[in-house]
Amino acid sequence: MTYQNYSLKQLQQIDAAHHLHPFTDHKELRAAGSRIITHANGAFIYDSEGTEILDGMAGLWCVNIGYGRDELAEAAYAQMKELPYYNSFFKTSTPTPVLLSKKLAEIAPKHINQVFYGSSGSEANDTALRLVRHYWVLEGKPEKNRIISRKMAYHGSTVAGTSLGGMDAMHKQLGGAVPNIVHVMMPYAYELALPGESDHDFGLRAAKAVEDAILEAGADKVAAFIGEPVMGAGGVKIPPMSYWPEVQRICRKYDVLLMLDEVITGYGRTGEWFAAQTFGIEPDTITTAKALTSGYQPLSALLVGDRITSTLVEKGGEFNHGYTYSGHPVACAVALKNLEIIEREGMVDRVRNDTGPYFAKALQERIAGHDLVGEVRSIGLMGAIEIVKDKATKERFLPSGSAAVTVRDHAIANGMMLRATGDTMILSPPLMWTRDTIDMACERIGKALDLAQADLRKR
Ligand code: PXG
Repeated sequence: MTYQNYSLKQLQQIDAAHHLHPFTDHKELRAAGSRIITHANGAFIYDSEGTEILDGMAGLWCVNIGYGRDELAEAAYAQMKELPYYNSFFKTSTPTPVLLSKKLAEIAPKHINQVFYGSSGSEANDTALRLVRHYWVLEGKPEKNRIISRKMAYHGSTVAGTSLGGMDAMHKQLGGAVPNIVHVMMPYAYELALPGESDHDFGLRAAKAVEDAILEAGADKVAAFIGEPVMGAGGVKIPPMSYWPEVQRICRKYDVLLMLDEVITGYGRTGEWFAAQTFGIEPDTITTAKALTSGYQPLSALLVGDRITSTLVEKGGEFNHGYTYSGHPVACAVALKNLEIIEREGMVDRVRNDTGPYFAKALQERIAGHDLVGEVRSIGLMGAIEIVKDKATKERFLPSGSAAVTVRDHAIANGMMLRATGDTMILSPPLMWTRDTIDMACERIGKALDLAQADLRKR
């Protein structure tokens, strides 16, 4: 590899001079220099100094089968030699997106049988937004175009993704969102449940916020509700089990489409192929990306339910939308191999029956008791640790978010990669983690919490 001719310092200097990073304060980055990850294997990533770090984030919620899978490299190589690219416009197709679509229809909920491809979750959500609005136009109800989303939602970083999302800091830099998108409360019991309110009742109340937004606009003005089954970037916010069935009941009552954003939860993370199955709901669209290829290639798939596709086919007319790389043959070849491996190794069942429950128990028994921890929660192999100053009152350290960053920095220094978002630590490990890897992670996180606590006391 050519980078080996460069020292770490040189790479950092070139990076600072020429590379603008996502979601980064470039003044801070210049001062600190970037961490350069050079290679990875199995559950571990390695930086240019050779430091081994256990990757508790599966890259960025995506490397579900783990690193160093030769089969994926071989699938990409073979496809690149045979047909590196051809488009799927103009009544053309190539074999791998055809076969991947068939596979996705097999594993998706029964009423979902068609797929629209892009290269990122953001693109897939752009597609979803345009598609549901197009659907209502075809149905003769063009005024039914409002989308209801939630505060703190993350649906990507394009203009449509940011508009659908509910991140204030992103909206502030948007200079005008896509019109007619509103945001309601999120189902985050730890901070939003009323004193004495049960989880079940809180879930129903959070769902009622969706109904209120529909009634406020008038049902004839509302196209769809969009949500992540478990809010990911917003802090692994796991809704009570009462929430999604109630949201679905409300959507059906007012004839509002249900869009699920499973960019993080798709392909096994919650212990089913899709979290729609975990929560027992039947969305009209499911946005997926990331783990579809385990991050080995950029690829997204918007899974589209029969209700929408039958209208598309029945009414006809062109849907004026698509990307150069929609159905990219190499990315689809990699996705096919990735899904084959997930199936062959029984990863989804393992998360549901073994590692998911073990992860939950380990967090409860070994992390939840720490003085800095207000709550731990998990579903399948995604988890959160709330960092607090006072367990009883849930008081946070100031400035907001600073304590979690302290924990994260100690964790990384101790060979454990995890994310801090606000005052919450996030874990989203590869699905190939075993009980032993979970033990190792808990030990390292426990140590990081101890070290952070000592620091925070000094401040
Ligand atoms: N929807 C959801 C639910 C996501 O989590 C996207 C859409 C957008 O996907 P692309 O491929 O366009 O990035 C995402 C992406 C974080 C973090 O800090 C999370 C994401 C991306 C970057 C950072 O947790 N999720």
